[in-house]
Amino acid sequence: MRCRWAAAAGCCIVLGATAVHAHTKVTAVVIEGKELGEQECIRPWTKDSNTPVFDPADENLRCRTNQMDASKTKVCAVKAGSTIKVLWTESGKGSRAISDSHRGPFVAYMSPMEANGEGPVWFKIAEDGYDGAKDIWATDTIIKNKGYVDLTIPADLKPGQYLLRPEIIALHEANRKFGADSKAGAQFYPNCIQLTVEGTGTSVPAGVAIPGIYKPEDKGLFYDLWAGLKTYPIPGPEVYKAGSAPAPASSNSNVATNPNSGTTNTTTTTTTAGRPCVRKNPARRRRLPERKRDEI
Ligand SMILES: [Cu+2]
Repeated sequence: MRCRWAAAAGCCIVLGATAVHAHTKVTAVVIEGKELGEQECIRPWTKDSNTPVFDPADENLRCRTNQMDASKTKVCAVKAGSTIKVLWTESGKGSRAISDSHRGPFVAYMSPMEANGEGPVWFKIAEDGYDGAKDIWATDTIIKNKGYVDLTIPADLKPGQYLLRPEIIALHEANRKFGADSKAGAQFYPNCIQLTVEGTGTSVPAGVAIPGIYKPEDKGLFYDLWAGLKTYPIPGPEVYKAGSAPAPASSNSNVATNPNSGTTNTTTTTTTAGRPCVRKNPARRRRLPERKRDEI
């Protein structure tokens, strides 16, 4: 794991053959103001911890883990309607959130734990894309907030166990469609948190399948970050808003509603975002040899 840092560009140029650690993972959860330990209530990271998923059809797109046995991970209690935080880091608490170069959206999904991620069970609870007027990506905001992202659990969720799946999608290689070369395409950084949602809600929102939600040709995944576009279509379904789904027929009617649920509470800023790696001009960057672009 040897890096040479090009300080001005914030780039890690990897000297060894194996180590690339410019990636990221959900490292810890903050519930009711208390930051939990690393990986507490988070399904185990894959062997090299923070490597992204490249193939939208890969089953690892669910949780990016080798451990899908729910009993191997603790389950943390949260109240429906409450706001928790997740902490993104490259390599553990104290390390930076993610490379400046890894610009892209943030999304978060939940699904009932009993499905263990399989089938059309995932509903989106939050998303943050791109503010073209200010040139601020969700990842810029996450970096500014030192890796922390606020997430509000929908207020009307039926109590029970859920997987919460925050995801960063990095677009720095997404100007080529997945499959075009070994690094082409969006990079997916999901992780799964095990939660017990407490409350009096009755909703289990309709879901989509993961993998299945993303296709290599989706406009938000095959996207030229370097073209100066002012808009960005966040991939995946609409965000579920508490109170917007029909309640199951047999449940009671004590549904708490909160119009603010289901949105990220990340604050935005006019601060100039960090410059991506090796990018004086787009054309030049595209011609860089692989060796110099290995901060994937
Ligand atoms: Cu990376």
